[in-house]
Amino acid sequence: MIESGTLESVVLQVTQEDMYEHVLNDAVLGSSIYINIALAGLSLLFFMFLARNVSDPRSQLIIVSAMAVSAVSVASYSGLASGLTISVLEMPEGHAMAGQVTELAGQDQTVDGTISLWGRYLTWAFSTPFILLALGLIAGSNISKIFTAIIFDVGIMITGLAAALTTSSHLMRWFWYAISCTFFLVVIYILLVEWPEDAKAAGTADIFNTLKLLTVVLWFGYTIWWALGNEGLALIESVGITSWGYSAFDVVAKYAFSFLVINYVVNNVETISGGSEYGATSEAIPADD
Ligand code: RET
Repeated sequence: MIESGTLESVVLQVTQEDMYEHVLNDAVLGSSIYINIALAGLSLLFFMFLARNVSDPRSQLIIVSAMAVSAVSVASYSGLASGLTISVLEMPEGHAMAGQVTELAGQDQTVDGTISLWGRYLTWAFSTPFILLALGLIAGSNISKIFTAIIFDVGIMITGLAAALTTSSHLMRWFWYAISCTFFLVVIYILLVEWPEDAKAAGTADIFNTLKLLTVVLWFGYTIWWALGNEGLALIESVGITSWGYSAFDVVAKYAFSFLVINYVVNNVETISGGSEYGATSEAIPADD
């Protein structure tokens, strides 16, 4: 016979609703998520306003790409807020969080494991390609380099997701992390070596170098934060603080970045333009509206 007091603490399966309630009742974790939904939504409205008069196709492509980052962010953080893309994972032996018990906020329940906000890594695979597309276009790079940067970037995020979700072996978690870092080096090489040359030729070196610096520093930040946070070495044990770190990086890497891109494009359409037929798929020239 199980006494009622014991029953409260024995949870075998965490439901999506449990995760939703946990986010709602944990002020630090919750705020790291809700604030970003609002910021992403507001920045989208602001960017729409900023770019309202741009009709040049190449400039529009860069602007839409930068706006897509915030659009994906709304979806990403909504996934976390609804508990859809959060799980409680039992870390393998050797991991600092192995054997960890998590108290579900606002609920009389504890569960075995630590909380993983794995939806972030999944949605980065959809948001970061747009950052690189915008950067590659501003640098005036060719399709081969843009494609290479994006393919390896998606690789970073998917193998990062694998690192976060692997519970079979501590070593395998870091093996995935190492693969992800290797892909990251390819992206860094393109950002630091290939595109600055292209940007010089395109006459966009100034803005490209600012965006490059911001991107490289912050992207290293994400990489190091993963290693320090609750899913890595757990030097930062708190799920809420780990999440806030990524949320703070996001404010600069997504919204501030996109603002710089859109603001530059709006004010430098002549430099960015590829002509009114840029990207056309037929001979017909679209009516000017
Ligand atoms: C992970 C862990 C595995 C190793 C590496 C990582 C790098 C992540 C990066 C994330 C950038 C995210 C951005 C999001 C904006 O929407 C997955 C943390 C290398 C670089 C800019």
